[in-house]
Amino acid sequence: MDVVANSSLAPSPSQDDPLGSAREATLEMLGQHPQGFSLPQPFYNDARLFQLDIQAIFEREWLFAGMSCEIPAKGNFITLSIGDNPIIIVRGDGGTIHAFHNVCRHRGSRLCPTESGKVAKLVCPYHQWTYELDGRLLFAGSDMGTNFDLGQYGLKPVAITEAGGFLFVCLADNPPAIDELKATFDHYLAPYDTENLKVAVTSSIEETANWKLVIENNRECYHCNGAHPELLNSLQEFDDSDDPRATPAYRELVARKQADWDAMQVPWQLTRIGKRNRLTRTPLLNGTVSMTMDGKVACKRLMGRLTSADMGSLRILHLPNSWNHFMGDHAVVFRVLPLGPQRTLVTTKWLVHKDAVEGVDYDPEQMRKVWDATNDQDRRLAEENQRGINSLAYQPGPYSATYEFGVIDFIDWYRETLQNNLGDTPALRL
Ligand code: 3BY
Ligand code: FES
Ligand code: FE
Repeated sequence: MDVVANSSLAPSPSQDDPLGSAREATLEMLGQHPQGFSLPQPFYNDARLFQLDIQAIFEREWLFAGMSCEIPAKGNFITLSIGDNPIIIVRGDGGTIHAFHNVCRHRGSRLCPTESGKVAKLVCPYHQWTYELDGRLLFAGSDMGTNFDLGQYGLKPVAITEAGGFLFVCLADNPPAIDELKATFDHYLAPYDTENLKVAVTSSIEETANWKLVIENNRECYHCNGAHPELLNSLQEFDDSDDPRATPAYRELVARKQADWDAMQVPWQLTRIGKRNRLTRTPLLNGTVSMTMDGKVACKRLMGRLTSADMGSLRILHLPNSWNHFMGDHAVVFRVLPLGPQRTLVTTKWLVHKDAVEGVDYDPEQMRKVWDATNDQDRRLAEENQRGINSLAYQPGPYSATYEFGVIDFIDWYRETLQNNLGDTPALRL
């Protein structure tokens, strides 16, 4: 196991539980960490701390997995991996959405290796054990003996909740409460009729950076001016409608747009669910309606019941792994999954009305330009941040309360969640 030069996580020789000692050291570091500063180095590059993040955050909290419109019909499925846990999400009878560990109950083969598709049954590629879409084992060949009880070998379920078209999964045995999130997302997303969207474009990029650096970078626009010329054709640099940097001109624009949105009966209020979620609709730059190179719509067919393209962006944050923009003509959803201490998968999906016709209503190559450029710029920033943090010279630095309040909120959420969840994680999985 790598021990970084200035890590305080090195296990003492007498200890035979490296993750246990790492947990204690982590809690101690968190306890001493000054609020408003970036984290000590091991949080960004240590292999044991990465394991603790997986166990205490990604195997315990509700995570954004995908959109319900990605599995529109019975048999449609998507897969993802949360740490070492392959998961499958599948639509079954009567439109019910199920999530399972994507792991065969025979000898544990991953059941479904593909990212998405449509199946009649879930058939293991190894020895063809066959499962119903609700997880029941239907068939295990004839060689398992007459006393073999199929009922004992169903797929292991994973908690799943659909909220305004977003699919959230949780690997914990007792998932945290999600009722408020569901009611809030249902309310904000209702005008978009999210069941009737479709994915126009998908991009997956792997960043050579810790997942927290990817999220930290997203939580501020301090870097936007120097980094994102394409995005700034339409995006305001203010992160929230109550951003402390807001100018009188911006506040006046916000008030004017909010009156328009009230008349259309679409929600715009700033709502927070603890520090985990923030939803708010904010205007784009005056004269622009969509995050495109020219600020004009990328899709002629608007989403849901919307009759105006001028909806600003409904910005939806879900810690630890998603941020999203819903405009009038299209939406862009982002999912972050940790792959390793310094490796993170960022998946971006561009959504449009399901009846929008490619080549007629939208051009996917045009639609993706701004966020492809922005994602690549953000990838470089996160990777350079990681390179500097790996140095002997790195020490935690101060966040700006004016420009980086979103980062402070994220780090506060991370610290509280880790402190709450670390106490009862297993010592070391053997
Ligand atoms: O990978 C696949 O395409 C299928 C879908 C479900 C099981 N798996 C083998
Ligand atoms: Fe799945 Fe054998 S491991 S059928
Ligand atoms: Fe950025």
